[in-house]
Amino acid sequence: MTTPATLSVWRNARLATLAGGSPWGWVAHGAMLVDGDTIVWAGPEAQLAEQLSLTIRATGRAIDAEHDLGGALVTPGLVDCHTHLVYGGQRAREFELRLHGASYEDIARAGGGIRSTVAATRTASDAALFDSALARARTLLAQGVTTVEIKSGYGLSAEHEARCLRAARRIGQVLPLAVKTTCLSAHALPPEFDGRADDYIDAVCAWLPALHAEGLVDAVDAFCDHIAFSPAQTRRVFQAARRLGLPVKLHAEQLSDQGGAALAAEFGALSCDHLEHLGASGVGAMRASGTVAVLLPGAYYFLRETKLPPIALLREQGLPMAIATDHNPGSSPTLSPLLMLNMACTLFRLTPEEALRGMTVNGALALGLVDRGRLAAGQRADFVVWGLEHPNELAYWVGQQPSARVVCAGREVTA
Ligand code: DI6
Ligand code: FE
Repeated sequence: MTTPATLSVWRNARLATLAGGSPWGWVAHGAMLVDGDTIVWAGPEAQLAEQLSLTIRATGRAIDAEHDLGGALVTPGLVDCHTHLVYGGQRAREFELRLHGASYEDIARAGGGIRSTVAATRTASDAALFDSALARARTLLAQGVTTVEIKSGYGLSAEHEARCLRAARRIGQVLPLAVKTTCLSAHALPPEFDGRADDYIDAVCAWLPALHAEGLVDAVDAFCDHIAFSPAQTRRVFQAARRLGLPVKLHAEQLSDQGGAALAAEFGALSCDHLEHLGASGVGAMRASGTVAVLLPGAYYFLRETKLPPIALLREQGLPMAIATDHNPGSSPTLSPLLMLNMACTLFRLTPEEALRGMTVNGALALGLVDRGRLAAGQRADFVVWGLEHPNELAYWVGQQPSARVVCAGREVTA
């Protein structure tokens, strides 16, 4: 027997719907009607009675729950569209080395960096990998993240990439937040393939079908840069993804302009991420293919980069811009989505509204999802009730977490 879906009313709220053309999709005195996991109506409270009677007449159902939010702010649930949550160990020592003058590239070339996390990941047990990633996901969820993307990329062998992706999948089964998995096996060259990058790419292309057959892969990503993989190698990974009908994304133009964005756009990529060194032709190619520009201010900040992504051009060309934590132990060891909104504004000069759209509706687009990221009829009932007055505060407070009641697919998350 299936339990009937709950019909619930959430009223007396200030809604930043991000729907419609007005700033923030603002509804000063708002309400929402939620049927099971879906928003059936969101709008001015003055229209609630009429909407309720329409719904009750159409469905023959009664209201199961009414929540008076006392004038609190409600936004769509946050979508963190780029994370590397599954890994062993940490790299605080490398942070110290960088402060003493070593560059991220120097450390990577000397066998540290991603490779040191690969070693720690391979020796971690399944339980340890899962538990540490679960704790990180819980932290994000408690701060308003209702959908998270999790990449592999620290296993770098068929066996260890599968272990990481299984851990990621399980998080979506254990927690109420939605998880999208991305296979990033082309993240770095593992030591056993030293000097044989093309052979490693062959191996990645060969193991991808099995990972996909196990239901572990929602998208395929690669790191295209001078310390990682070339455009030609990236192309081969993308061709393998295409053969399986999987969408692609790319760590593109983070440390140098390799033409990665144009290559990804050729494959209709969902997103290109980082983009500090993106040029005008890359922007044009992304625009033509409808690729989302994912900006990662945490990595920019933590690596003390000085070259800014071409924000004005992205804005002028109307590309959707997303913001994510890029949580990883090497370049962005943060689990604070709101700090990323703040940094998107202070470092990248986004407006607070652009930043919030970047972690909701545009973050969803970067994952190929159009069913979430706004408060509107037909959207998944993923939303957050904040202890704040106005949505511009989400990007304003630095390093403080306002209270957040988190609702995933119509159900309030209990901590
Ligand atoms: N770019 C990054 O910033 C992360 N991966 C990537 O391709 C860093 C990953 C790490 O340093 O562990
Ligand atoms: Fe990343």
